[in-house]
Amino acid sequence: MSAGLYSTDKKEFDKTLDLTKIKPYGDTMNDGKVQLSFTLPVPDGDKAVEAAKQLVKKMGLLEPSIVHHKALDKNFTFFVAYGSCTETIDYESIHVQSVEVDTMSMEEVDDYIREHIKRKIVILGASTGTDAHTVGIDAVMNMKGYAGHYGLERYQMIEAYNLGSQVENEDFIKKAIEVKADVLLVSQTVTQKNVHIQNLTNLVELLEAEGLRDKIVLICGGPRITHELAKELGYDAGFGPGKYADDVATFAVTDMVERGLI
Ligand code: B12
Repeated sequence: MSAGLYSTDKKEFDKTLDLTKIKPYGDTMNDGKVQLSFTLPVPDGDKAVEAAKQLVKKMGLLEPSIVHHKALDKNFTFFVAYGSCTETIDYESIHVQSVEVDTMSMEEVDDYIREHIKRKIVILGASTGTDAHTVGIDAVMNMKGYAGHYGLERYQMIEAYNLGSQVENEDFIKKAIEVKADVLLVSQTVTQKNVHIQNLTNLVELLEAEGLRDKIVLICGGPRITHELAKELGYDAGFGPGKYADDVATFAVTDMVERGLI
């Protein structure tokens, strides 16, 4: 793919690209084409397709077309629709907080620890509160890793403890003290009724009460966690989908060194 697509000044990719007014791209620049899928609680058939089409139009998409419809059972139908979006976004005016580190490989992280910390570091992770999802924290911690990125358990210079799911914040802290954790990893998947906000906030409060907050690197993650949210809640960093053990390890070890937590 041409580097020009991402070049904000040269616009080599397409002269009609205006980054102050971006629109979805289908097959020509600015055609606004989007694809969406949804289910309606009606039986499949011509009437259902027309209902879906009208709904897409009401969502503000032009030239709606229903390209796929399938009965899920006799009273529910699944649709895939195309339409053209008329709204635009000023990409130039968007500023987001993101974790700024050049991700090191597993071997580089181990070497960095040997050189700068000179001892194994302890990382403790869990999916906390009532959250029963373990796949996210396992992806980051398990020996075999995820999507081609080995997990923290495989790092020679990291002692990794994965407590699994539904770990109470109090028990998490107790274990952190017991193993002398340098880094805490908290996974939160369920966000219904903002339960993740309450749980993540409660952990920070408990760590502060124990006088531990400044002595550890505190990181949270999950499908709906952003770095910005994590910082707002008093965490050092937040990682979402597309981030792996090497990203997390790089942040953790460099943050430890920068803050003198060695
Ligand atoms: C598998 C699954 C389950 C399994 C979990 C099995 C297990 N052992 O984990 C089971 C069936 C048990 C389950 C149960 C429930 N689930 Co569920 N589940 C899913 C599902 C299908 C996949 C989640 C997953 O594994 N993703 C893969 C991992 C690898 O991705 P990830 O978590 O994003 O992790 C990555 C990053 O986010 C990041 N990361 C994650 N954690 C951390 C932590 C740190 C520290 C760091 C640095 C990074 C990091 O790194 C990972 C790799 O990049 C999703 C839907 C979906 N397709 O996403 C629903 C989903 C998450 N579940 C959902 C719900 C509602 C539930 C239940 C509440 C349902 C119910 N009513 O009982 C229960 C939970 C009960 C409870 N007490 O928690 C909702 C959550 C909605 C919300 N916004 O809150 C979802 C989105 C489904 C939906 N569309 O409604 N679920």
